[in-house]
Amino acid sequence: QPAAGSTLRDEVRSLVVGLGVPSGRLDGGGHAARSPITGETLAELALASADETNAAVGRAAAAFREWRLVPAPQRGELVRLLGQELREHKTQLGRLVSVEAGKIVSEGLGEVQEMIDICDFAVGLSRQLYGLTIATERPEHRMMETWHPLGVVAIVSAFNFPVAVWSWNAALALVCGNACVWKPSEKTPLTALATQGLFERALARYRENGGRAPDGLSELVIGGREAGEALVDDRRVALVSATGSTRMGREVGPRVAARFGRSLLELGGNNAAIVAPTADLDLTLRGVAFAAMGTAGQRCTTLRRLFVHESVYDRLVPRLVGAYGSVAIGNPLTEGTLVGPLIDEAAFEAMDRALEAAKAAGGRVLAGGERVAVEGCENGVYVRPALVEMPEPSGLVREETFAPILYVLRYSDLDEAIALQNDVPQGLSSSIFTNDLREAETFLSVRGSDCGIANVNIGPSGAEIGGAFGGEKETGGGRESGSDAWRAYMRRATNTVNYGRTLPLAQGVTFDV
Ligand code: UN1
Repeated sequence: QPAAGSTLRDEVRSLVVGLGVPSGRLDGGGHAARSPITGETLAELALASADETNAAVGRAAAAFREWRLVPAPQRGELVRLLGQELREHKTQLGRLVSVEAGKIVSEGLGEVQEMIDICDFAVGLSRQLYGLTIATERPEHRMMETWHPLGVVAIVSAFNFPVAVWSWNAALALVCGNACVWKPSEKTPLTALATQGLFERALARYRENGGRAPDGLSELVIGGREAGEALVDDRRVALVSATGSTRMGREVGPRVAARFGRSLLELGGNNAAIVAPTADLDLTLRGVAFAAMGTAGQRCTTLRRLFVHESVYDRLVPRLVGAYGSVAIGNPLTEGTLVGPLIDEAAFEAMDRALEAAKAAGGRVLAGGERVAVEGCENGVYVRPALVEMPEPSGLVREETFAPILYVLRYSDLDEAIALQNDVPQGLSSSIFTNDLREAETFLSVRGSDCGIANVNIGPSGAEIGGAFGGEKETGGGRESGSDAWRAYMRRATNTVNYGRTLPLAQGVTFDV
């Protein structure tokens, strides 16, 4: 796209440079960083080769050997300073997220807030990397477990949360004593460069205050498939934490396992909500609208399937049609916009194919699905979110299309609705809208939702960082962020100490030489 005279391009470049990125990094390569808002090219970057990626891993591996010796609470201090940089630059980084990922202003800022929150969490965690003390069967013995860092953690992130997902991984990995190598989505390299700039500022402050930290602790690799494969296959990478499609995870998981590496996978979702007879319909309407249309349907937690009880269907669905018809679509930087652009043309094509297939399967498009022209953003891909009534949960309802399509279906019996909600290959997030305690508890129980996240009277998206985030089945099984997700970034050693003068053997074994 023509760049001359473009204010977005100029603004973004000065923001990135202001966050500490050398301006020379923004030109001269063959890979165009673009904004989905206007489709314009913001920078032309070089992509890392396999050799360059392996070199970054080498630097991280060397850094790890030193970093692991720094006491965890001191490692926490570096993450605290990262959180401080993020606080101080929230507006700028949030703006970059909006420009590069197409998020509305509050979501761009929200993404940075999520980064700040996980830094705070990780700082506290740096004094809580607990192991157990375990009763032993032998006298004058003590048994315990100690958690040690893994080594190099590779972080592969997706365009839709271009920087928050890095921070969930990096903040924990760093306090746990690992070094990181980050390969962001090729669609969002500038937010990654800016975040790296903030990390380096935090590192400088940490060192000025006398903190000990090696170079190479947090490497950034702007690369494509070649770089990704190099990370996956490098034996020095102890953990590959990858967020993206199930297709990507199906390649990454077995390849990492083949060299006995670990992986933490955050893959596709096909999240559902059940609207029960006693649901508060005002609240449900807002919950569904945000979860299904927010972020233009491009969250892994986006609501994609809605099971509405037959007794409330005719009251809720027309209101949803109204919300779909009136939701403000447009430039996400403009105040009042709720739905910004899709990331690219391919996303719209996938959406269009899914809608055609839905119609062929007897579905009725109740609202949306069409392109929307946005003034000044002619090369952006804007679409009205689609609400599609399906007669039955046929094939395509079981697939994740990364675009704003909500399939709505009627149900009559809760067990049937739960069975339908679980009857998909993915298992990320789910919710029920009900005021009936029995229904709510059943949904959360072992015979309820089979997902990693199950909510009541909240949509499936927008999780806080304090809980463990991730899902089952084809979602990959990984857990990131809060609770005890930190354990994925560490290895456990079981230690038995004999402080007596005899050597009693376990299980009563005798062996007297
Ligand atoms: C994602 O879409 O990859 O729960 C993550 C949420 C956000 C994270 C989404 N906190 O919707």
